[in-house]
Amino acid sequence: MFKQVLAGVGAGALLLGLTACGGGDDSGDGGSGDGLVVGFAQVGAESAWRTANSESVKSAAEADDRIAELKFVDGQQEQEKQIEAIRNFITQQVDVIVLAPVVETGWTDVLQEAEDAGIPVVLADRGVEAADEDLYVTRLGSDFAEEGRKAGAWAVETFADDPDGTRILELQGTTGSAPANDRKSGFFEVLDAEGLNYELVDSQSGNFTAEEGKAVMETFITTHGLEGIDLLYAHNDEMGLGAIQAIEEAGFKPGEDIQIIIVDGSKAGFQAGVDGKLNYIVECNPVFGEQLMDVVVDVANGESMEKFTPVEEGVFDSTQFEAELPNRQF
Ligand code: GYE
Repeated sequence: MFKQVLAGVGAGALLLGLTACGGGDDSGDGGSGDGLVVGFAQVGAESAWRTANSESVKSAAEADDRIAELKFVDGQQEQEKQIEAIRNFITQQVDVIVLAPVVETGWTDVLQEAEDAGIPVVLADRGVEAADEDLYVTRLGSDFAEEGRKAGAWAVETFADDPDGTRILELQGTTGSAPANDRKSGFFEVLDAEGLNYELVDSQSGNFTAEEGKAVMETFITTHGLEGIDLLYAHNDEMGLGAIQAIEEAGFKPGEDIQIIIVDGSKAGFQAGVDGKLNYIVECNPVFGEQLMDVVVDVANGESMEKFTPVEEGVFDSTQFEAELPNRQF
């Protein structure tokens, strides 16, 4: 009965957190009572991946008796908003802060403030620069460099015998974000190590959104044309799907006239694959809410942990798109 009441409070506070954007007046009594008060500074709502991730964390917190309340703040892809949220969590004396940092740098001061207040920080999804490693307990998320390497391995396999060299366009994620930095470095690391003869014709950020991905692809097409371009590497589904629209509007066939790799693997991404509009999907798994709650509880109990806990993920080529589509959770 008591737990049910707590769960109800948690859900209400969650709505408050959304509208009040971290300035909610429902201050948690962190540290006392049954169950933990957790503050989650999320990146935003830029992609299907992100929506599924928020949903997974919220529902896991609600279902978990060990969690009294989740204070959820959508940072709208702005670091300043996330920093403000963390400062509010500190004022509210939450038990654990969970941060999905939009970019890698610029966190030292606020993470230090959390440490000074004695509140442990867990990174979910994205990472921060190595210099700040001592200011968080652990990161639960994907190995983005490995995702880039998987994309690179397929590119090498697909284009190794191309006598003229492979001409590549790249749509990068949010500038300065861990997945943009690492998906890029992992990809080119493999191309270089395997000695693929390639040219990076252009590479710009599409900020992980469909709109910006489409706009950048339009500029690519205007600037370089599409004839003679072999491959588009998009760091997420939304940018790839936006680019597909731009390619079609320019009168070309995505997946045929230009091969396309995306990272994430949403339903919409797989559907585009089934429709023959893209060629390779590197999976990035957002559904780690339950795992995150375990980490949060362990951290609150002061247990020692690994600095990084990877989420399991796979890869899919065109022979697998149709069979995998019904399995997708987001
Ligand atoms: O790939 C992208 C989202 O940080 C792994 O962020 C995440 C990325 C994901 O916007 O779709």
